[in-house]
Amino acid sequence: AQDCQVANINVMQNFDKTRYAGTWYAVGKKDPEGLFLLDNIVAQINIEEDGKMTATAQGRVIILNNWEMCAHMFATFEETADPAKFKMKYWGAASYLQTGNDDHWVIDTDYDNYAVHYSCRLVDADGTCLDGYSFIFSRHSTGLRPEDQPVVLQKKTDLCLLGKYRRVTHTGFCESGTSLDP
Ligand code: DAO
Repeated sequence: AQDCQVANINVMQNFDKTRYAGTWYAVGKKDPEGLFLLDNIVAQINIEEDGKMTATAQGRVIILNNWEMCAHMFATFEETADPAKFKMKYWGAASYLQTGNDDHWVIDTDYDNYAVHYSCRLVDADGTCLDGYSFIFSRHSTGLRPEDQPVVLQKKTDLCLLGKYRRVTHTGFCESGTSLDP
């Protein structure tokens, strides 16, 4: 759907959350208003014993007065009638981190290399998205494989977000024990 209507956005057909599980490196991001996660964003999707999807995520953030830290986040996912559309509740390991309730839509994935995520927080009166964010995930911290780039480019276009993404770098900021993390 390229009419930019949130209601007309095509999501992944026959989405299989079991195959979506595991580690995803954010390699691209379209930020929402008041962005939170800056870079070094890694999400770990889990399927619990009851079949429910959960996630842990980390990323570099700047909180309060230019305080840089690695945020540790948790998320639970509520399923909807569409298997690729979830409601995601998220919170931080520390109380001063962001909490929220966002959509988590899987637009496209091959499960083994790339995934295109989308979340609209605010739908405008005309049906387009007024405030949203989107992650381009890769199984590889180094980025997307060349063969996946045209597919992802098409999905960015379908989401009416072409040109709105920035690259998400992975410098190891959240890997070492040197971050000022509680
Ligand atoms: O960075 O501004 C932002 C929006 C993202 C906030 C939510 C991230 C926390 C949970 C991530 C779970 C895995 C997708």
